[in-house]
Amino acid sequence: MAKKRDNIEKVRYGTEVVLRAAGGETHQIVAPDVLALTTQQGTPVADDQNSLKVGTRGPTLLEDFHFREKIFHFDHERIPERVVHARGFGAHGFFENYESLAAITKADPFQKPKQRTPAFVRFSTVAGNKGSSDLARDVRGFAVKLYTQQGNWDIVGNNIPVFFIQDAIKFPDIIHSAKQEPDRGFPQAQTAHDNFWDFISLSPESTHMAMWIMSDRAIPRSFRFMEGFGVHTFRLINAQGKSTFVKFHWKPKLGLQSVLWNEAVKINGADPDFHRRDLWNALNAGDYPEWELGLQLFDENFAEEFEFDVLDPTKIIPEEEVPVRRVGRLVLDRPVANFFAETEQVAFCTQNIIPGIDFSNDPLLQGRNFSYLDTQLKRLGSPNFTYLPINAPKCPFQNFQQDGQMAFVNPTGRVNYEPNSWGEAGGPREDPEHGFRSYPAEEAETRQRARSETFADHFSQARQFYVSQTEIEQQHIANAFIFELSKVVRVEIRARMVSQLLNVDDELARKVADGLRLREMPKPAPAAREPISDLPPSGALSIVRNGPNGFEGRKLGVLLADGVASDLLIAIEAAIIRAKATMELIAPQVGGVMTSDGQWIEAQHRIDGGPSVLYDAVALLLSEQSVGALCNNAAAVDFVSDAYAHCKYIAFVAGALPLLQRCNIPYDDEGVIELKAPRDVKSFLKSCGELRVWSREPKVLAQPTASPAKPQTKRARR
Ligand code: HDE
Repeated sequence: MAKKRDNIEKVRYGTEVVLRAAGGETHQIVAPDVLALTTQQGTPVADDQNSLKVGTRGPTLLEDFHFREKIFHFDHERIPERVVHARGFGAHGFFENYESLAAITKADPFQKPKQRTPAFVRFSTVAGNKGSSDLARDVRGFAVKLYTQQGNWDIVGNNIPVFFIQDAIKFPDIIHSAKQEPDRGFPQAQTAHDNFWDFISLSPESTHMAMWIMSDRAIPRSFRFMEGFGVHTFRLINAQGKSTFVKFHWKPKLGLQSVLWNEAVKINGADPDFHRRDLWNALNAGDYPEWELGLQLFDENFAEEFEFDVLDPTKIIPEEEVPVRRVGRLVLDRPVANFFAETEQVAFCTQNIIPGIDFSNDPLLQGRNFSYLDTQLKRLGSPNFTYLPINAPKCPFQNFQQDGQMAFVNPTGRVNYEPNSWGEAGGPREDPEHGFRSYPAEEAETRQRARSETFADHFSQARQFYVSQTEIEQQHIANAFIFELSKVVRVEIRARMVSQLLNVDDELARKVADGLRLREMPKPAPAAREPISDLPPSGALSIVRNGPNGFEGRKLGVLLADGVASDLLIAIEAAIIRAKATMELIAPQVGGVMTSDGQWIEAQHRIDGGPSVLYDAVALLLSEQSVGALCNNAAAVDFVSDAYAHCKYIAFVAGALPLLQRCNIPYDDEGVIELKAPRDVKSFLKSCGELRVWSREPKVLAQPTASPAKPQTKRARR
């Protein structure tokens, strides 16, 4: 080490050789013939460690343009975060069409079989700020930008097919109520507070959506395991100008999956970036997630006859009534190269549509078409945001729009207006044949500020959603209401919400009232329209019924310690690869463990950095020599107790028995499986495909009982 020359010496820090100057600071010097660090103006920089001062201890000089430029740029790194959907994560991919849909729409991506259209997708939560945790109970945004040959088409959807409100004018109110309260600036990224439930309980139109967000849809296991929905009714237009109504669906090939609420709360602490990391890892491992695009197609006649208004965004059309036709697949296959440039600067706009697609009169959609352009100008600071690489079309585009802040793509030539008489040099002209034309729907009504009476049924589909769930999911919905409303301080808001639930399902309302220990059962809220109580259940609405039936894309957490049998570990690894799943090793120290035959295995996590909430199933590969210390380690005890409480499949070897005993885990549980030999691994992983041992849940999630609330009125059972 260290040859001293002009107060500069060479030192070795681990594997890195660097220069160290008089103040002890580190300098790394450019290699010959390599471009040096420069300022934004291209001036090479000699010293990036010290600002320009008088002497070494005097004041800093104003003429230090390098320092000023560097700090100035840093000071301006942030742009306004999105007012909603601030926290998100994006990825690139493509949409591939299955067969020509030219008879239904002239939209470019659907013309030829196997036709591919580049895509960018951004998933998000709605209410939390940019730095909030991924597992907030919330709707997930599912925004897709398709770079078609006819311009950009954005399907800016959610993972829930309905919305809170029926008219865009209420959007600021619902969002204000959900986000942090204005005086205190908290709670963020959660709806479990007075303002939100005050608004919801006074807005019966929100009840259907409230059911969805209290279901496990609002705590997805991963972006890869959730559905997407365009929500509104749109139109598809064919070459002859014929319109067909459509609702868009994205169906994940890996099936639906969510986590449990207790798990979500713990994941937020263990890994607030859980969803981001999941997608990032999958993309980098080449496990490209896929969704099929599904279309529900219907005509004016169906719209007339359907029980609800197809323009009402608080309603679905059950798949049993209009089947979902799968017409192509969306594949995500490339992570972003720069988070800011792509995920942050991407500007989705519902009004970005192309020939072959058109809007319906859904009043929420109509309002959104104003809001998105406006919000992008605020966030990105200039109407030229459309030139940012992530936002620019990938097809040719030209027009006479010019100038403005950051006009970094500029037209050339003399003409910037039309009509003009400059012939070919006169620039782009209209194309009446192929250009976008709005569908000539006939509208002849009085101008008025009013809501259609066809929007007045607020509860029938909320009930239909509830009765379509498995018992487990129904219990989760009740528990979620109880949790959220228990955080509401004002008792009258709790009771008011229960009074709305009485219009959905008596038993649900009763469970929630008991869980809150309401002293008196409220009267049902007066419904604007008598709910229909016998809408048939729809299997498509349950997560559990639409699970994957396999462990593909899921993750096993293997807790191991010194003395682990290497043949078992090898068998697990091989089975995981066959199942197209992944695994991570968790050990007392991250450096690793020594196997029984003297091999060194490196771990990915120390126990407290890899709690079992991060995995879909776990295996306990412990030896008699190591288990004793783990029985007294709180993180190891939590690892096992949580895996059991969260109904996960648990594999164990005999050496792990003392830890199971320490955690009071019954061995007769069907999901606690002993691996006596490597051949047992196969059947363990097969069981893991069921994802959870739901039969265990009543034992671990028993609700404390209380004397029921006194009824105020007797309601006839539906
Ligand atoms: Fe949005 N919404 N929204 N929204 N929305 C925004 O635009 C708005 C609605 C959705 O990953 C904002 O770029 C209004 C429904 C997603 O960048 C803003 C109304 C659905 C994203 C806005 C709605 C959505 C946004 C904020 C009521 C599901 C994130 C930042 C009429 C169909 C896109 C931005 C991304 C973002 C307005 C309701 C989905 C303010 C006025 C319904 C996925 O323009």
